[in-house]
Amino acid sequence: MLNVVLFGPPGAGKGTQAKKLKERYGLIHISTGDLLREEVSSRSKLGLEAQKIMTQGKLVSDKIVIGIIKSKLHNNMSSNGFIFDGFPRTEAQAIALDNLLEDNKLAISIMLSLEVSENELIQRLLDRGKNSGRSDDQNIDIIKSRIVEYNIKTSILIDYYKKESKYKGVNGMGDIKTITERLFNLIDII
Ligand code: B4P
Repeated sequence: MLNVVLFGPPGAGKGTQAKKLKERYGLIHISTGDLLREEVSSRSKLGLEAQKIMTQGKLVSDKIVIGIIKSKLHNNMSSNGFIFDGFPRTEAQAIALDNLLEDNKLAISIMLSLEVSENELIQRLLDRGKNSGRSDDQNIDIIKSRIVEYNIKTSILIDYYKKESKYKGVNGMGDIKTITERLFNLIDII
């Protein structure tokens, strides 16, 4: 099984590239951002709770996110593998993911970290905000708050995966196709 963590700050291209990896390797794409937005749209109790946090550009609680991941994993255990997009985002989430996989005699194969300058991140998100209807992409203060959350709570996971010898940094600047090729090249040599 190929289990990929696609990592990077908001706007780095995780969701964009996850679709390409899913297609090429036949993986199940798990985006916690998409799953949370589905909960918000359905106006579930969990969704209403998550919405308050997401519109401030903060991270939703580990308990909620880990609960969502658990059921997604259990339902797809016979697949070719998973792409984790936007998850894990904290050390507690990374440990929970390792434990969940270990319980099924599985492990993360590689962590691909997209590296993009802050100016480019802000520009991409503001551009998406013009059409996506995502309120967290339409306000520069919320975008900056998401980047701060990433710098404080999430970027530390680079060291977590370095210690496990799974981290690979990838230049996330340039056109989408070129970046996809960089990712394929790293996965193909595992
Ligand atoms: P996410 O949905 O994960 O959103 P994101 O970080 O903005 O990345 P996304 O994958 O959507 O964007 P991409 O870079 O592909 O999270 C949203 C919120 O949900 C979080 O702020 C948080 O509140 C909550 N959340 C999610 N997961 C959580 C977790 N595990 N724990 C706690 N809270 C969680 O693309 C951005 C734009 O750039 C697109 O328009 C794309 O077309 C464009 N783009 C991509 N690559 C490009 C390129 N090479 N050149 C030009 N444009 C490019």
